[in-house]
Amino acid sequence: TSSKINVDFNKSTGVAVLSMQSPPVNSLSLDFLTELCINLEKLDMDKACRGLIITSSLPKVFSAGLDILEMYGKSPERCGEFWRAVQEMWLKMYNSNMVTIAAINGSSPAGGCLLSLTCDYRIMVDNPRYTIGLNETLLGIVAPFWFKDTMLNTVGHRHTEMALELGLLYNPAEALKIGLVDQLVPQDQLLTTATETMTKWLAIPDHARQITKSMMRKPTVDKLTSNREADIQNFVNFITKDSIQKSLHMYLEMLKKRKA
Ligand code: CO8
Repeated sequence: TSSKINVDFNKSTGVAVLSMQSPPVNSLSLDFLTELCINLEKLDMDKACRGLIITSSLPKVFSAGLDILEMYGKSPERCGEFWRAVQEMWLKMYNSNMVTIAAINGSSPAGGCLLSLTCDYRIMVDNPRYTIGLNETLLGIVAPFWFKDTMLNTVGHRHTEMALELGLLYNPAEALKIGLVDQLVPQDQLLTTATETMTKWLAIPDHARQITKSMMRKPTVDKLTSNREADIQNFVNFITKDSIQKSLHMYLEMLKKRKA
């Protein structure tokens, strides 16, 4: 347990609840990702921990995705270090032996959506003000192939193609319709529903479930693990371009104006 992340592990059920608590929006900074990965590694190595529920302790946001300030005005070295941490988070989550459930209690754009997509099951609070999706193109940037693959493996080719090209952010009802989330619940039922769902998944013998999960996900995981350095280089080259920095600047200005 650390400042940006709180882990509540219940020894008797074998289930941990990981709450993201990094105001204002749980953006995934290098520090945040590092803490997240340390916690994930601890839990994954603990034989007593079989299930993980991820949620937010902030009122309206699950996670605003990657911290845009980590990609704006930073040195290539720093950008590379950041991207390696993003990869690490994805690899740990997508490959996890634990049953992972996202309890999505707020908006979840881009990297926030990705984080929830790495889970085995997604439950979202049915509040029409919350949105979820891979909206990268709206920022003038491009979701990398493994973001795309994670979405593709969840909602199929057609929905992924439209969602990514248009940078679509779905409300809960729309997200449920295309299978981006698996279930909607009122806010006050989120954690009980996640816990009940977890019990169902944990009734399956771990070994059989884990091998099956790995069978489904390994080709996607291997694509990144065999291309990690090239993917980092690619990201650094792209994100440090003047035109891309300009797009990010405009997007940040838009976020500020919208607030005022
Ligand atoms: N990074 C950094 N700062 C952020 C981010 C972010 N992702 N999101 C919001 N903030 C900041 C805001 O600028 C604001 O700062 P300040 O108080 O200084 O003005 C503060 O957080 C609070 O934000 P809001 O007032 O907007 O809070 P709301 O509760 O009204 O809204 C939302 C919350 C819905 C999360 C809203 O902030 C939002 O839409 N944020 C933008 C989310 C977004 O578009 N994220 C995309 C990030 S890119 C990514 O994750 C994948 C990149 C892949 C890279 C590929 C390149 C090759």
